[in-house]
Amino acid sequence: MPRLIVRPPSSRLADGELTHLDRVPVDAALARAQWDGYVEAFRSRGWEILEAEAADDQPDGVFVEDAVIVFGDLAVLARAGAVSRRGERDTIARVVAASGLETVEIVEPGTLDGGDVLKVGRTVYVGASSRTNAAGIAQLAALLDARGWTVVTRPVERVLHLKSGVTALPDGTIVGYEPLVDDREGYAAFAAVPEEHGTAVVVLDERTVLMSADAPRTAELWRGRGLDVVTVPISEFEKLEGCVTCLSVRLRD
Ligand code: CIR
Repeated sequence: MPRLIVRPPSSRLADGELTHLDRVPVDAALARAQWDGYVEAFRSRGWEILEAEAADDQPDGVFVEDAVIVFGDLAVLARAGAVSRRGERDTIARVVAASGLETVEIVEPGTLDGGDVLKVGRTVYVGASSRTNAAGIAQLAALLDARGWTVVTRPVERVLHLKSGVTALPDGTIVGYEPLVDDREGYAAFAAVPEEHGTAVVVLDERTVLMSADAPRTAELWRGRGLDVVTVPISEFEKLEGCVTCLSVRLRD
C-alpha cells in the first residue's frame, strides 16, 4: 500500500516565507479544510496516511515535501535553505524513522529543499535555486550515484523551487507553464500548460494525476491525453508559494 507523509497546517501559516509573491491574507480555517480535502484524495484511493506531529511554531511546516526526499527505501533528510525552516527537520525525522526507511542527512554547508528535487524514472533533476546550493546537490549526487540514480542539475531563477516550475506526467513528460520555466530546452519531452497553477501534478498511479482546482484548462488538457484528473482546491497554500506536490511526501511500493 502506498504511504503518504503529511503534517497539518500551522495556525501561523500566514507567516510563512515568501520569495516571489506579495503577502495576502490567509484564511486559516479554509486552509485546514483544504488540507483535509487534499489528504482525503489520497486516503480514499487506498493510501496510508503517516501524519507528522503538528508544529505550530513552524509556519511552513505543512510543506513537508521540502524536509525529506525518498528514493526507494532511502530517505534523505534535507537541510532547509531558509533558516526559518530548519526547525521542521526533527519532527519529520521522527515520522520517517517510524516508517522504517533508511535515513541519511544533508549536512552543513549543504542546503537542499525537497521542492527542488524532481524524479523521472532513474533521473533526478535538482534545481540550483535560492534554497538549494552546490554543496547540497553534491552531497545528494554522492548518495544517489552509488544507488543507480543519475543526478542532473537545473538552473532555477524564475520561481522558488524547481517543482514550482516543472513537474512530470506518469509517462515522464515534463510539464510547465513556460513563462516560469528556466532552461526549457534542457528537457527533451516537454508539454506547456496554459495556467500557472497547472504546473504541478502529483502522480497517483500510471493513469491518474492530482492537481490544483485552480487550473481547469490544464485539467482538460490531461483528460484529453487519456489521464484521469483529480482536482483539489489549495488556494490558501498557493498564497504561500505552495502547490500540490509540496503538501506531502509519497512513499510508493
Ligand atoms: C517557503 O517559501 O518555503 C514556503 N512558503 C513554500 C514552500 C513550498 N514548497 C515547495 O514548493 N516544495
